[in-house]
Amino acid sequence: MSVRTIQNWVGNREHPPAKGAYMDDFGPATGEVIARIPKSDAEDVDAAVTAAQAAMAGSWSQSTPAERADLCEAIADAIESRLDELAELESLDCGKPITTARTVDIPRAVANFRFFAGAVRHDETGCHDMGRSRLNYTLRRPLGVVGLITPWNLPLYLLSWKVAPALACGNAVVAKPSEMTPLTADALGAIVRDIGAPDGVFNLVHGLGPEVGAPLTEHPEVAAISFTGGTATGARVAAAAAPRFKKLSLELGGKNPTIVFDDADLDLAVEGAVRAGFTNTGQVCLCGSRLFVQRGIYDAFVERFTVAVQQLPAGDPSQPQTRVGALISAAHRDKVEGYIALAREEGGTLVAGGGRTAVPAALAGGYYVEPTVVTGLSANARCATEEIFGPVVTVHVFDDEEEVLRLANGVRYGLSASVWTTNLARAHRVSAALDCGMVWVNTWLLRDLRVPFGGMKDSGVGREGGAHSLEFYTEQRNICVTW
Ligand code: TXE
Repeated sequence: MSVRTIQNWVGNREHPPAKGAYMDDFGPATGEVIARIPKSDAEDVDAAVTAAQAAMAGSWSQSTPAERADLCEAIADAIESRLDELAELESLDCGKPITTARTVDIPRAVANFRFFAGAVRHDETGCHDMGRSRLNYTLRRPLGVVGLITPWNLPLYLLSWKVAPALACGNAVVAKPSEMTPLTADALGAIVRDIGAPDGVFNLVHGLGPEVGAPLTEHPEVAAISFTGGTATGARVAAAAAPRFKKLSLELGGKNPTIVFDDADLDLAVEGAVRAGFTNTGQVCLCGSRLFVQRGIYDAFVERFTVAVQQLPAGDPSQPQTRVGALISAAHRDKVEGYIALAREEGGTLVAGGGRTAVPAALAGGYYVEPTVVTGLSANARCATEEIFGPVVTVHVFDDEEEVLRLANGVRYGLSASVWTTNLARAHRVSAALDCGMVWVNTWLLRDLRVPFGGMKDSGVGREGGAHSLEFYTEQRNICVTW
């Protein structure tokens, strides 16, 4: 396979890194180098910020919401027209099953641009009549240059979740995608140029976190940072942004409970728990990696769950039937395998998986771990409380609501949960008592782009989605008029 070299995107042009340094991008399915990407640094970040500032100083600042909505629609159309090609790039770069890329990742990128186009077309701001010839009204103003830092698990999905509202609100963007998954971000740079977006509204700098993400976060001309990634990195980003008074949105890790009560519809709950545990090879911040099952159905549930997990088609991401693909990197595979070894040491029993997925010889260098289910661990065990971010689910038994709420809430994370029950009162009671940003009842990862998305505790700060994104990517200005 030919190895392509990509460049940064600055002012709608491909922009080689100032120091001329490049690094390898590996394909997780084979472990082979699939592309070379700029190993940029602060100088490249500066160039991108300068281009973004020039855009803000030019006609972009006079653009209307309708014009910006049209631009987002044009980007959505272009992504949609290249759906198959982008899905293949995403699958190649992430090792994710091609069917996931085709049916989830790329359609969602399209939806993000369409949604925020609609959001700014229909946005309303407040007007407060004080009476006696006194009136307050509120304007939204773009922040200016915004920095968007994104991870490797859902590359275009999460990048577009930030770029779409940022542009729709009239900002200029400097994006820093994960160094492990640069390819669809590069394609987005070409799309933005090809549709004729104004120069500098979208800029892209590739490279390592400390060499590109850190200078972007610290840059005095960057007004806001939206970051999705690991909790430890999020803490660094927050520490750099705070003294500069930047707006900050942090979407971090999770260790989300799936809670199945005795009265749940078992077929639905098994199917839902498998999806929650293993979608995207367990590499979604929302994955349900801790499964709590009530004692009355515990044995029956675990038996059915284990069989369903063992039957998940795992391996070659390019095959349409594959549901569990490769992990992102050799280092991440080692981390996941380290946790599986730890699960044994902590007294757990592996009832499914635990080894490396058998794959054809051509994929022998790829990063594969079998879908794995662990029972018999204490809910306080490290494997049951630390984010593994791979295809590993720990299963725990509980007796009553009080106990399961204590266990579910007993971790440092607080992103999401799913609750499976046919008891309506219980569904509401438990949902209200869970310490997390999002609860799904009798479903998982059913998303409505209008709702607040985000977590509490170590899972992050702030909410994005719908009006919350418009809030984040604008500064509100209140104007009080008397006459
Ligand atoms: O993420 P990082 P990593 C979790 C998951 C995973 C762990 C680490 O548990 O194993 O985090 O993954 C950029 N200043 N999640 O190391 O490093 C980096 O280049 C500014 C959960 O891959 O947080 C990349 O673009 N930016 C998560 C982005 O931050 C910096 C998804 C995220 O990378 C930086 C991914 C710095 N100092 C991992 N250092 C989720 N919530 O979905 C790195 N970056």
